[in-house]
Amino acid sequence: MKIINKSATITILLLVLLLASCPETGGPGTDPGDDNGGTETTIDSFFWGRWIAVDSDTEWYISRDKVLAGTFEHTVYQADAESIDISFGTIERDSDNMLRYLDDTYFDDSEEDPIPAFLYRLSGADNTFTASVVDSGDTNPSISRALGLVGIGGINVIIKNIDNDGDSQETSTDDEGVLTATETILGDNYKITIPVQTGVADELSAEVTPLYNGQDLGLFDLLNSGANFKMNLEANTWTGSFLADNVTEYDLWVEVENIGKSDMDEANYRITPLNGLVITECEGVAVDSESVAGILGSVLIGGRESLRLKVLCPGIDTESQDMELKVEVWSPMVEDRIWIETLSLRFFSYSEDNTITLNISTDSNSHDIKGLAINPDGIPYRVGLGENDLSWETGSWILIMSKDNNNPGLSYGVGFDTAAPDMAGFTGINDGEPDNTLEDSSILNSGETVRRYMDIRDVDFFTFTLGEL
Ligand SMILES: [Ca+2]
Ligand SMILES: [Ca+2]
Repeated sequence: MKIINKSATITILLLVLLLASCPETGGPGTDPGDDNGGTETTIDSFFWGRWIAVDSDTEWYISRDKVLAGTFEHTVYQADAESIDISFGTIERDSDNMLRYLDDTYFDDSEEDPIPAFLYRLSGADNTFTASVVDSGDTNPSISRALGLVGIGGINVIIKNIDNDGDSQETSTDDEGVLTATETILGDNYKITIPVQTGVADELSAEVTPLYNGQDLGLFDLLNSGANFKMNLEANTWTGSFLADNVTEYDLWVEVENIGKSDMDEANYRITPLNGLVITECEGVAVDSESVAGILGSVLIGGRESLRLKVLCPGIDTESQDMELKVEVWSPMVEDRIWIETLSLRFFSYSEDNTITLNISTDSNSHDIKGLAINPDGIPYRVGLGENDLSWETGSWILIMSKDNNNPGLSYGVGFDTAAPDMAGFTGINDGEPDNTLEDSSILNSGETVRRYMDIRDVDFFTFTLGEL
């Protein structure tokens, strides 16, 4: 996944999808042959995946043996099922989708237990994806598929997480030719390898990037003697944050990888959006309402061409919908063969008419307060000073307010579907405390305001409920 900050054109930044339960123990990729010289630093799969700090925009990535905070890689000293000892502190399991980060550099003279920073899960090792193994032979795989002729069962497949060393699994295709990868992490890059075996003369492999749970990542065509292509879709935006709001344009990259045995000297492409999705921009070529097309150029063996697009999704009637891009690649040098793949992306409904608003004020312009509002599906939205419009979802929400621990304390107020309170003269330093865990959270009611103090090290939990619209 390409990690780039997205500038949202709407007042909220919906961060991610995911939620759900996370594996309690064990996990994919336990490789007995790969220890770390006797030192136990294998991180439990509960921790694997992407996390967002509540008090900052720092994204954390945790894998089998790595802890990255943004681009900084922490040294991992020790790990068990409950915690990870890293340089500058300890990460502890708080709940299924939350971690506490105890930062040693914040110890003060009192030597009391520090109030932790919180990390909220963006994606964990609890997703699945599928792909299909076909053999087009003399037949176009897309045609074969349409005719229900393809799908090679019993093909052994190795699925390796390129971003998480040691996380690999072996499986074989079912009677329909479908392979299923389990306990995968959204946004990680996976290498799928089909080794030489009966019916497979040449090993072939390709990279894929799952972007939402249950995604179909397309076709692997065993006809590999010449050039052979596998398409993949990458995005820079959080999985789950694609909004069908008819406004926001999202960057996507269509990757075309030559997984065959010959270079392709000359190839063309056409990308057609389906289901109402709109391509608003495609590098170097004109965009018409139907599709974008151009010259892919030469693609050497093992090489990859990347096509950058912008897409926009109109409103949808359902909570989410999988939008598709049909990608066709062909060459005038190769007769009777065209590679066709349908790449998909999940969009979530957003309507300006169906929102709730959290208005947040502070007594200070210089120190920004930050928080996450987590919807009943576990999808976190970033909230901050000012008006925060959240897409309505019926059920129980969590609001976690925090700020950078380096900054001094400040007073702040929250107006739930009403104006934010004036913080002038507020002195209730202990109001709401102790509200440092979900269990001790305060309840927010619609139409009401609360005023609180955010101590130099503090976090305040709230819950609120949205009824049926
Ligand atoms: Ca407080
Ligand atoms: Ca608190």
